[in-house]
Amino acid sequence: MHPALRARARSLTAAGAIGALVSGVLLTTPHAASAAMSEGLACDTSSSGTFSLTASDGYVSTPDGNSIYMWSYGASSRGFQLPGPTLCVESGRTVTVVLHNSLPESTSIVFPGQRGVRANGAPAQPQFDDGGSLTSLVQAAAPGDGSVTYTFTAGSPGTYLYESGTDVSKQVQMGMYGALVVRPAGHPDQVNDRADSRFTADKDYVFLLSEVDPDVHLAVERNQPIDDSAYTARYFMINGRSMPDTLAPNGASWLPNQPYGAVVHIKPYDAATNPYPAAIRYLNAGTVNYPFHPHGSDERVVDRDGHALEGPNHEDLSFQKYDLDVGPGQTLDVLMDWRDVEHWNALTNPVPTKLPAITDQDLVGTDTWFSESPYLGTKNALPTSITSNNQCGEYYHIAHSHALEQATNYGATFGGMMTVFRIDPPNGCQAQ
Ligand SMILES: [Cu+2]
Repeated sequence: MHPALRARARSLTAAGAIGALVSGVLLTTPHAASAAMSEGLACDTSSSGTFSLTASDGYVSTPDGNSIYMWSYGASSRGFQLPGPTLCVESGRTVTVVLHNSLPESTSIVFPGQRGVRANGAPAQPQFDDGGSLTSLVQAAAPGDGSVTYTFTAGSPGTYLYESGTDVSKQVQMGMYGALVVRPAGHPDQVNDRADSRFTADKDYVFLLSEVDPDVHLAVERNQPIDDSAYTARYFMINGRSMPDTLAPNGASWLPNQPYGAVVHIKPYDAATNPYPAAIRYLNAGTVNYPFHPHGSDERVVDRDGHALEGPNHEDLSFQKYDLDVGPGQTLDVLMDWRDVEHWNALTNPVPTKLPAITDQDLVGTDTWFSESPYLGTKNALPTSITSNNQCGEYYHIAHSHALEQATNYGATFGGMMTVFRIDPPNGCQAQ
């Protein structure tokens, strides 16, 4: 992040809102975490491999107080949510997805990257009207509670989008997308079949990136024509939320239709006690490239579009990258760890400069995540005018789209496609 932008961000007046949200996420200590206040990938699983989804409409909140009319897939047992449920399956298993349609027009699901998809038992294929015009990329469910059943055998391990194949530019913009995570058979702690793709089991994250032009949504809500030539995305989301809502835990009560948070929460690499990285699965359901990057560490790209990066003789072709260019429709699976390279220590390896009063990572108002200490696991006193949300001297690194208009909420910096990666001290977060 550019220092000047940081300074501008401080002048924003949303301090109250972000303070409340940051407090909310930080209350989720590792020990206090429950299913309703969890972090990381929240899978829908099925022992029979069968999922029932309902396409329906609903509203999502944006941090600037807007309420956006959306269409999406929800689990039929739970109802509307954005994005659609994250479906987790094992490679080689038969997957059945029953789609019910509560929308006012036909809709469908395509599963890019899955082979041999069938719809109601027939090969899934493009549909045409009597005049020969394409009506859908795949068999669709009619409005008025029509349904269609898709089946396929889960393909190679990795991460895939699922999304509407009907009136694609409209319906995907309206929110018809979700993530499909295919795990290697017998190795749920690996991204792919390679042993070197192993990650820490509960450090698994989905970052489904998308964008919203609210004018399109208003037109659909009012049953008015959409002016495609005027398309301009104003909101940019990770898992259906924009910063600072990305910081709130999974299932936050104040975001009832946006159940997935986007905070990566890890501890430093340690060969003995924390040898494996976290897995982060990026998906782009939007229309432009999203150049996403966390500060503080590169990421190692191990899968693209659900395929391990390896050569014909299984040579490792994974690569380290600072800025991940996630193209429209693309998925990238990465591994990331955080290493205390310089081993700063107040006694044995002090930072050779005096810190200013607030070296800062504060993004808005008088709230900060900074501990007022450069040493992981150590807090120092902040001025009484500053509210520190730091619990135990942990580090926070911003992670965001580096196309900075994508890091805004309707142009207001900072927001949008942004979150934080939290690094706890090696021994965990001991409250101070
Ligand atoms: Cu940056």
